[in-house]
Amino acid sequence: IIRGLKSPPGANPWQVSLQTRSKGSSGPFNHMCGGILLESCWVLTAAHCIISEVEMQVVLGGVDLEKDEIYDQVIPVEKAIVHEDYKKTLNPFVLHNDIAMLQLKVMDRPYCAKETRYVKTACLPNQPFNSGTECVISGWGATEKTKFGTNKLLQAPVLLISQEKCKAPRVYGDSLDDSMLCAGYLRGGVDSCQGDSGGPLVCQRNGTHYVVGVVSWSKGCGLKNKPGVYANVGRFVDWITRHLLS
Ligand code: 4AZ
Repeated sequence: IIRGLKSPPGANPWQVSLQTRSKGSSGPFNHMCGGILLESCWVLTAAHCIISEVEMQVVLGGVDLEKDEIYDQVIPVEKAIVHEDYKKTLNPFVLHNDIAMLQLKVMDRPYCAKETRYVKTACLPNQPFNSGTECVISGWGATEKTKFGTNKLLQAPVLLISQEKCKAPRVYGDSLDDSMLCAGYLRGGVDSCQGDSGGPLVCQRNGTHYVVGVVSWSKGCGLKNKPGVYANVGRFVDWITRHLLS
């Protein structure tokens, strides 16, 4: 997160650290992406975070990746479901339908993650949010100071940007499709960045937190007229629900 603030324990309780190690290795897992807890056994993330031939686990409840914290829950990933229409183009770099779901391993039947003060689910949006709404991004990704990310979870406020503004030629033009949504500031500054991918863009309404976006891509991080692009969760609610129910 560029120009973020430290997230206190419990402030972003749906935030997941998605961690990988090569198959068959007994070494440590490394943070690779964010994710969002939707249900005890289901996490939403970005399709571009899923790579084959690796073991995956999620860590929930923690804010410091370096320390074992009392409220950490570490859960292996049972399987990943990547959206059928996920597509990556280079030149320009664009990710279409960049969304995936992780099914977690059942730990203490019927639970995977257990709800606590530090671990909670986020809701799927049931109606759109207006552009200009202030929402929150969070993650352990690159910052203005550290290209390799941070051990401490950061968060930052961002504004939802209309498709009209974000499809302007000086912004993303026709690269932007309706599987995507922009948030941040056209003047630059606050943004998500590498290592935040897959993590939450969450907006609040009447005290309920809705996952409106999944960190996906942008041109650089925090650049003028190049705001963060997020998978537009509202467009995937049916797809997500289908997998949650099956
Ligand atoms: C990256 O380089 C990256 N603003 C990921 C997400 C974002 C920017 C860059 C979102 O992997």
